Amino acid sequence: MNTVATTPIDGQKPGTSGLRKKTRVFMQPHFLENFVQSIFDGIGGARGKTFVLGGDGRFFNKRAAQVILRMAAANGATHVIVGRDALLSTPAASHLIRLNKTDGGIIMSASHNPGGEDEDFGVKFNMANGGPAPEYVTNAMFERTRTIQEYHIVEAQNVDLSTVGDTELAGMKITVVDPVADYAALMETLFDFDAIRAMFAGGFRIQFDAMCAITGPYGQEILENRLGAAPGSVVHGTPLPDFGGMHPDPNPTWAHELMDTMNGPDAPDFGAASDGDGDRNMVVGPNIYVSPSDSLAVLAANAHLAKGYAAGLKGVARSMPTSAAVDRVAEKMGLACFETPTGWKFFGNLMDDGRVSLCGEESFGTGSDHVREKDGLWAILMWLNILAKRQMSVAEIMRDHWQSYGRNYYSRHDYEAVDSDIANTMMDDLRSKLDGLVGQTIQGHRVSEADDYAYHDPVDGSVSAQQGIRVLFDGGARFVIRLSGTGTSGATIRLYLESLETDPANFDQDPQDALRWIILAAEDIAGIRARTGKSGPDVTT
Ligand code: VG1
Ligand code: CO
Repeated sequence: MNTVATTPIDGQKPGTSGLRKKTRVFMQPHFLENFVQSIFDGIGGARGKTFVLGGDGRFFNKRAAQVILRMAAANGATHVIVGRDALLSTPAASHLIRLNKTDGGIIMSASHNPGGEDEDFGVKFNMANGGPAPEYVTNAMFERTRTIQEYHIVEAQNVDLSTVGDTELAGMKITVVDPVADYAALMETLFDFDAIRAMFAGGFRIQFDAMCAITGPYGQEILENRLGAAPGSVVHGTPLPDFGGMHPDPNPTWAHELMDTMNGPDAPDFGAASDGDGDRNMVVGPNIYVSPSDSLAVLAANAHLAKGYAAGLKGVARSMPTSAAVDRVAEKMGLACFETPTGWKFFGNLMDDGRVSLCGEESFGTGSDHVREKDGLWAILMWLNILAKRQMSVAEIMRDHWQSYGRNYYSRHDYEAVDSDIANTMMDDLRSKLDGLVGQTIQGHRVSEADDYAYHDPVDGSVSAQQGIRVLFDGGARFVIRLSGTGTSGATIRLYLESLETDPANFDQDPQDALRWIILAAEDIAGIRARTGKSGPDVTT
């Protein structure tokens, strides 16, 4: 075993979902090693433990996997389960951690961020429950990065990760597994594959855009091989180190090829896309885009149609900026409904404690307690299961949903690559004027509440402060502003906009029109455009 002397490196604080940096930063001497050692130290050491390891296949994935294996061996881990070629989608990794009852896992991904030598890389640790490490653990890791003096690594040849089976590294067992098999088997237990298969056999067409990222092989095996979707239904299905230059973020801006197909003359019945690491999903029908918040609400209202959820849901949860569409479903169905800060790690306690079985975020993330991550293909299969059982189109499902529950108009405006000082000053200024806002009339609407959201975890009592500034108006409209915790250059300001419409005569508006006065009110109050000099958002979802 080799012990290598090192010194702390700045900027190793995990964000919303692990540590994300430019790939070249991760490739600097000791950078990856310092962080991985801090992970092991932060969880009380790796000695005698078992882990899962895999990533989304982006540039540096394979090399980083070899380093992590050598460090796991040197730190005394007994067994690591690795996806073949070091590939695993994030939900598949979460499943393997749970299935094999390991002590956790390391996922190499910067998720929806572009990949390549000049783009982004990331590393995150998931706990024994399969979920992202909670804040007290990531804080311990971060503290370690600030004092680290040495790391441990064995000297060895690269391990062959191209063949499924057992091997060994300096006394540590390594099991290379098919990245898809166990995950696909889990999906078969949750969804009615026969009904979906019959729907495809009847001519139903799907286009699934894997965006040259991790879900290609999963989509091909599950949608095409097992469910009988036509060959070629999965597009951009080969994971590439630079995602073929695509930005693997499944939203209308970055998945524009899919949007063009779905809005074109020969649109298939259903369109879907996933992100770099396979935990996000976008759902589209011919000429209709389903907003992620609405998708969560539809899944909640229809989950009982899938065999894994036939007994009903325990409860539901959404992140604070996600629209209240799911709350309305929960209310009607008599389900408990929780609100958490942005980031999947906050759902883990609620699921472990049996309080919720379905969770979602406005950022194209939905999932359930089958794993402890959001799960892109899971959501797509749930939609297919619902479509097969209800024999309705996506547009009919949405219309029917709004008739029953009303429509929560929703949009998110992202202002990217903003100077960090400008963004932080804007947040500070906003914070300082919150109290004075209540009672004021802005754009003709009275502010009813304004606060800086703090979460009190009902399971472990922990408190997470400053999780987003929200301004609510009479009648239930609101906007939320927070800074992204996943970016790698400058700051990204996220502005979340929502209003509730209950009059069916008004269900067909463009969300940007329905939300126009709130957009103006947010600008009056926060001045994002004025401060950044941008005339509008870089990405609108
Ligand atoms: C974003 C999303 C958040 C999501 C996170 C990780 O975080 O807003 O909802 O959980 O990405 O998703 P932020 O801090 O940039 O707003 V993934 O698919 O990148 O792991
Ligand atoms: Co992701």
